Amino acid sequence: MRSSGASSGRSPGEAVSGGLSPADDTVLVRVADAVATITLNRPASLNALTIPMKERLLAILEGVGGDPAVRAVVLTGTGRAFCAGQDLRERLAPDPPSLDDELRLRYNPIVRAIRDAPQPWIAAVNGVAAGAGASLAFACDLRLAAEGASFVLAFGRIGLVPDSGATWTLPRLVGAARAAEIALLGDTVVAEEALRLGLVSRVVPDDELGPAAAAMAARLAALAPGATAATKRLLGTAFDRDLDAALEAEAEVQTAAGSHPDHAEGLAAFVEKRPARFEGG
Ligand code: LHQ
Repeated sequence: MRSSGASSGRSPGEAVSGGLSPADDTVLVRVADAVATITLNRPASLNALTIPMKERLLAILEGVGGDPAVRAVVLTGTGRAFCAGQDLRERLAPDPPSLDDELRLRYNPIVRAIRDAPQPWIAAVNGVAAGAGASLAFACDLRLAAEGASFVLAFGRIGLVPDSGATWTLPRLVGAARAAEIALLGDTVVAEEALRLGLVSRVVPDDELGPAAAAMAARLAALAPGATAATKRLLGTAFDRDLDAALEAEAEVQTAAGSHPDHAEGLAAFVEKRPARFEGG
């Protein structure tokens, strides 16, 4: 997990790999040119999430979130699925952990880590995203879908409710009426329909998903990190504010952004007709 383009004088991959077992390849992370690509990697089970996998994912998220050399993150899956959610076989094993523990100790902190990360997160949805797998995609800031991707809130089929933030994220993404259909009926939403609903912002041919996500991540990584993080925060809390509060929050955040050297750099780059080199920090 080495990277190039690190601006902190060491490989950000080192920070990300700290404490992770190299023998466990169920979640892969690669850092290059200020972009971390996290890949769920249990393709035989459609990348369904086991406890060790969730713990590894959480450790990776914490490493990436705290690494200033990482400026954008791509989350994707190996094979024909993005993620089939909770590994249901694990639930059938003797003495599985309580759902309370699963959610409070693993799923919720994963979602929180994505939402609280300063970097923008792109879900590159390469195939089916089911249950908590769909919730992970919904938690990201941007969703790109391959033509063969789909979303299904399969919770109802096994007598559970949508979790991992889906009851919060889905209505915000597609509105209350569509969210109710998707969550209650559990119908599969294919990529084109997801685009029409605004659940994803782009659909690309299957073999173009990786390059499209990498190109978008590179664009995000070239922006001023502090302003990008603040924009993510403002958008992530937008539906919880009235207009006056939004105007106030923007004024406060903009004042801070305007006093950062990256704003001066952006202005200088504009008048000098050159790309900006943002330092962050
Ligand atoms: C799987 C899984 C899977 C294990 C496919 N587990 N093996 C949080 C807290 C704690 C507990 C409860 O849950 C939660 C949150 C949740 O995520 S609940 C929702 C869990 N997910 C689901 O209910 C989805 C279950 N999977 C499916 O409905 C289908 O597999 C989908 C629609 C994703 C894909 O269908 P197909 O394309 O027809 O593939 P398949 O069903 O044939 O699956 C391929 C293989 O993957 C198969 O294994 P096998 O050994 O027979 O080839 C499946 O058993 C395995 N797999 N999902 N969640």
